[in-house]
Amino acid sequence: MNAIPQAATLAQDCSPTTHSARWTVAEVEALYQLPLMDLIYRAQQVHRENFDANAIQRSTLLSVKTGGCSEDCGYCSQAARYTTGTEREALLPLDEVIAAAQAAKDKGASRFCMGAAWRGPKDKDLAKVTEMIRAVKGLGLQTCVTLGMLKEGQADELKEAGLDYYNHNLDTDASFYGQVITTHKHADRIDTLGQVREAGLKVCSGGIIGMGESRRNRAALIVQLANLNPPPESVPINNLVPIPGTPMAALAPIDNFEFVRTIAAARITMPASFVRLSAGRQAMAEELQALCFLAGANSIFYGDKLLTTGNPEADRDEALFEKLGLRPI
Ligand code: SAM
Ligand code: DTB
Ligand code: SF4
Repeated sequence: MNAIPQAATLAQDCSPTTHSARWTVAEVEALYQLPLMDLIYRAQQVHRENFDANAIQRSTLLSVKTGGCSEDCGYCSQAARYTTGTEREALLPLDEVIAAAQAAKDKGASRFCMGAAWRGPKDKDLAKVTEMIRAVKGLGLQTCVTLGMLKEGQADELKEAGLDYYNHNLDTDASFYGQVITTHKHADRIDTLGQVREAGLKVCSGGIIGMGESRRNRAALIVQLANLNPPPESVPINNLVPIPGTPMAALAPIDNFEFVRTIAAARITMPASFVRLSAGRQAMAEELQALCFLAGANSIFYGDKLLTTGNPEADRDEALFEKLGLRPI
């Protein structure tokens, strides 16, 4: 078996400012192969060295422009080419965005994430999104947007507007990417992440599990995220939400423990990053969510809707936090 770096070494080597740890796929596969109890124990150790293990960050999502997207991402309800039942909506007016952000803040979210179904923003769209960022920031919330691929200069404009995080997921292993998306490349995503970093923004980047990828693909995705220099501050791990009408509508769900192992692998390889238990939570029992938190997840999407699909009601999450003794950050 490959040597697995110890958590203590990782905590020193792999912080957002000093990044000397480079993971290999074999090392991450070796993590996956550990007995589950050992893997979770390792993940808890790393988690506790870097975070309060009883505190969870909460972000609320709003789709500010829905559907009609030119891309062919095989999982997505918003790709124009699939008949998914998602209704197209133009860019939301500013007052609706402000009202949703205020409601999210009142419910206890610390970050407000605005998503748009674009391959990338046109300059005139970006001007409207920067107004939204300024307004949401003015409410005292952290801001995040996910707008697709950026052109030169656009990340600087976002930074200038006060944006905190840019979400842009690698989604899956580079070698599996072409089986999920053909209208852009994994390398394009990496390029946008580079622009985001250069502009001084924080990076939110993760992926989707359960798209028919192999364990090796999952390990490789984790490696591609962990070896970004520095790693993303925020790492959403989405469990595929199967959308009728997409090519992935009928995929069998991934085994729950394999999903938990993926969370643990993300925690161990990205010790200082927030790992977000993201899409798919509505279909998860409370016990599975608790296991994900035990494996090192310390962030969720909060509020009854993701972009186009459902998420647990905020009150249900409150009740779960209460039962588990979790505090919001
Ligand atoms: N168009 C932009 C982009 O692709 O980056 C932003 C919006 S896109 C919907 C944001 C992310 O949502 C995707 O990268 C993917 O990780 C996630 N996502 C979309 N549909 C999903 C689904 N059905 N199940 C799980 N995650 C999904
Ligand atoms: C992320 O990784 N997951 C969120 C957010 N970043 C933008 C989106 C999940 C979308 C799930 C399917 C939907 O609601 O359309
Ligand atoms: Fe478009 Fe983003 Fe959906 Fe891909 S994931 S189809 S780029 S909205």
